[in-house]
Amino acid sequence: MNATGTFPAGFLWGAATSSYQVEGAVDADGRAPSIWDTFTAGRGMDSGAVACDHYHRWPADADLMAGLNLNAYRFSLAWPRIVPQGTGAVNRAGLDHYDRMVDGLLERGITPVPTLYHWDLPQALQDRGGWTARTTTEAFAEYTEVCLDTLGDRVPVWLTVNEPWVVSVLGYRLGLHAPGERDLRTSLLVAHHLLLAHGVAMERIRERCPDARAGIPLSLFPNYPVSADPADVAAARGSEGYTNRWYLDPVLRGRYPADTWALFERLVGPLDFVQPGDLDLIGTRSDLLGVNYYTRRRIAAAEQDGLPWRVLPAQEGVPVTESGWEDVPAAFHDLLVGLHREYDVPLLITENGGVWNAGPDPDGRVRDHGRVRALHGHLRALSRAVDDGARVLGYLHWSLLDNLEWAEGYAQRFGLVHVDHATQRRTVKDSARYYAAVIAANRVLDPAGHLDGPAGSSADGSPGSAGDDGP
Ligand code: IFM
Repeated sequence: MNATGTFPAGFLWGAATSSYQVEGAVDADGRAPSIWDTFTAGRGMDSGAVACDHYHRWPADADLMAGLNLNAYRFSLAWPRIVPQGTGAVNRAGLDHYDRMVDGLLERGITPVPTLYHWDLPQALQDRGGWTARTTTEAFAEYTEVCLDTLGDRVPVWLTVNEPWVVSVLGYRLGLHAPGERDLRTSLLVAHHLLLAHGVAMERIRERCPDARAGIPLSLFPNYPVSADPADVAAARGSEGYTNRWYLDPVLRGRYPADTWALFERLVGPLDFVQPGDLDLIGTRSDLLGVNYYTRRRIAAAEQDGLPWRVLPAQEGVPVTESGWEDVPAAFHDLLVGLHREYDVPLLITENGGVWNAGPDPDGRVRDHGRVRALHGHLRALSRAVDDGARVLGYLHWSLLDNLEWAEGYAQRFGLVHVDHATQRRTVKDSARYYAAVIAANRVLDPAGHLDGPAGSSADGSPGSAGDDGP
């Protein structure tokens, strides 16, 4: 941000979604089941069978985006639509869908930012071991080539594998996400294969689309010690190795962090699935780092679930979202500045947002003032990080639409646009109007005019003025 408070020309302002969370149409045009179809059916959970019906409604959704001034849209390509069995035959109808969508976005002045993998692994591959099998990375390379050869002439920014930490930990250590396993060693094996998949995708992007910019979107948490006690400080550093450095270091430095490696070997034995040459591939030069930021972690020295640190619950007095996550813009600033200092890589904010469940009031307006306040706070933090030297290419809010929040189903709303899942009616929320105004101005605006009540007061009573930058 320069002295007038504007963002650089060419800044990407957008929103993000992923295929299984919004598309629905799970049986359309040759799509085969993914692990999330199986997982949700097996547990009787909300599924993505209909979701936001974005597969059919994307043209109207793209019109909505254009009307909100968005100039970028992050979406994901569904592997089970494009190569339904994971390897082998390509499903032209699935590919054509994204081909049309990319053209439709470009016609509206919206830069397409596809993610190659956002968790909907073809079930056929899961049946052959899924991400525990090294061969899945070869299958991913094949699928990536198909995507690049079809869309690569029009896509300027590619994202590889979304949030390997979440897949590995929620899917393979805690059993909360597909495929629902619970084993630390398996989760580390999977994390390595996901990083390898990122590496092979980067290599293919370099070969086939040399002009495109590409990188991996990581879920990143600033980890703060609960006190200055050296034991808490060491615990926070350990936790940060687990959530952040285990992914950042191999991707951006071509090596795993020694302290976290030593800890994992103590806990699960030799990490002998890491083979010679893997880290060279994983460390293939990235053009950008995708930053998915939602909240911070406060850490104390104590054992929890077999790991030598404890994650504390939300601190009293700190605002929280409606899913209970601490809403701390200052931590976003710390994260971005820390990434810049440590890794000096261009940053693309590929996700940021939170749960506020407001629906339409009787007058039809959605007053999601918690989201307006948080968006304002996080954009202020972002602009301060830019002032402090972070190279930021854009900001993509999570999410465009209220969608399937994985294991939480439709109970948690992250969207700028409200979706009535019974009728598929879309309603632009107050947060989206505020965001549209920010984009038009290309600078952070005081949200006061977008909030009801006296001088932009917010849900937690904090002032909505331009000076409000969180704790
Ligand atoms: O909805 C998810 C998204 O798919 C990945 N990142 C976090 C979001 C909110 O939990």
